[in-house]
Amino acid sequence: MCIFCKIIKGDIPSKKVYEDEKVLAFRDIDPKAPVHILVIPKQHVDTVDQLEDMSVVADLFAVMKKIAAEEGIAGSGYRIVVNHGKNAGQAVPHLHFHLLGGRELSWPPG
Ligand code: DGP
Repeated sequence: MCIFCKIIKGDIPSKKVYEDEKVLAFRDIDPKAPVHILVIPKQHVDTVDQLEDMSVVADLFAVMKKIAAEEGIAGSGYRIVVNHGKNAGQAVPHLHFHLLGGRELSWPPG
């Protein structure tokens, strides 16, 4: 079982910010911005490349929009990132969206 499936199951503790039957959101253990939240589908999918049920994306985006408002970063702006595979540095093989904000973010990413 992957790390994020263990977090979903409750076997590994996390700082949850949102949960419903399909989606879990929790604070990144190594935050890269004042707000850095991981938003994941509860159903395991390795990467965005493996995703077949695209309705998952709508669920995740609806949650991210809600969290951004609750975290107070909707007005100042935020970034949503998905890393896929080695060159993007994907470390955890469970699809996840990074929601980053709370400071000015540089572009392009390194
Ligand atoms: P990525 O490189 O896109 O696969 O990002 C994986 C992120 O997951 C990385 O920013 C650190 C975070 N992470 C890894 N393990 C844990 C964990 O056990 N708990 C939490 N909260 N975050 C984790």
